Amino acid sequence: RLTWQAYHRLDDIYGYLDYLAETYPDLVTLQTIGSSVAGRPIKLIKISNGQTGNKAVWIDGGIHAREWITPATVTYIINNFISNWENEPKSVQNIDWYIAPLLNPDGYEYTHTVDRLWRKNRKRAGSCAGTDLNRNFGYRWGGQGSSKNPCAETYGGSGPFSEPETLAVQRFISSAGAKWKAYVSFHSYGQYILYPWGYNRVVPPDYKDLEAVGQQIAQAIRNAGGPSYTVGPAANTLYPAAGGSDDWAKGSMKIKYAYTIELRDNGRYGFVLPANYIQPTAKEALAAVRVIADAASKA
Ligand code: 0X9
Ligand code: ZN
Repeated sequence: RLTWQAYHRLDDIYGYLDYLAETYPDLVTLQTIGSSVAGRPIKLIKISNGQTGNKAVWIDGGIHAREWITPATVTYIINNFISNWENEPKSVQNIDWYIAPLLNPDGYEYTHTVDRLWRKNRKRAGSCAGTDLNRNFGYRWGGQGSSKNPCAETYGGSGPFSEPETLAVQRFISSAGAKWKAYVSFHSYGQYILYPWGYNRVVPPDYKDLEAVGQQIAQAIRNAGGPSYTVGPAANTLYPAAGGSDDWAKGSMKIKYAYTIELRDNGRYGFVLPANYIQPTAKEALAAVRVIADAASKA
């Protein structure tokens, strides 16, 4: 059972998803969309009222292994939606939610057993290991802010979608037949709401819509008692980095509202955020996701 008062291992997180699928068969379906390099399943939960014509929103966490607050937050959102479903606004109930709490299971387990600050997956490449999954997506792959060196933290892999973890996402999103309106990838840390583009210091033609919804998200977070989050296009606001999931969602999949949300904190604890911050951080992320539901339902 998950507590949101401690960080949990992969087995506990996946056991929780299994439990939900068994307990709420009318609302929840669980699938395995692929396997990691080491053969661990990549699980995805769909939450849907079953009506046809619903718009679809994707949420993921755990692309970067050491960002433990992200699977904790994403499972918190799942838990709140399911246990409070009847009280959620119509804009939430009428979305088909596709939620993958942990896209990098090998890296995540490695951070629990060997190296707390591991970032990448665990694919071997010569004498080094690991591809940065957030440099491996296939839109403008290999550009600024990604490395060709397998030993680097930002190694983009041998080619676009060379990794089973990113390929699983690409295959699922492009073949689900869903009416995708929003894509949200949770990362940490820094308290940012980032939108495309990440590959270069330019913005998409509809960036004003992404900026406006981003500001609404930041406001909802403050209203939920959270700290201030900085809103802006990724390359300009943080740094240029090509091959990110957000750019691919927007650029290749044409999903209008594509965001990377960098959760707490502001650098005091960084990736090693103490567990007593899980609930406040996840609570503000839930408020953020409700704003995205509203935007997606109008898109
Ligand atoms: O560098 C990243 O992948 C993200 N920051 S993190 O500290 N979590 O590693 C930011 C990604 C922003 N989006 C793109 N650059 N496309
Ligand atoms: Zn990250």
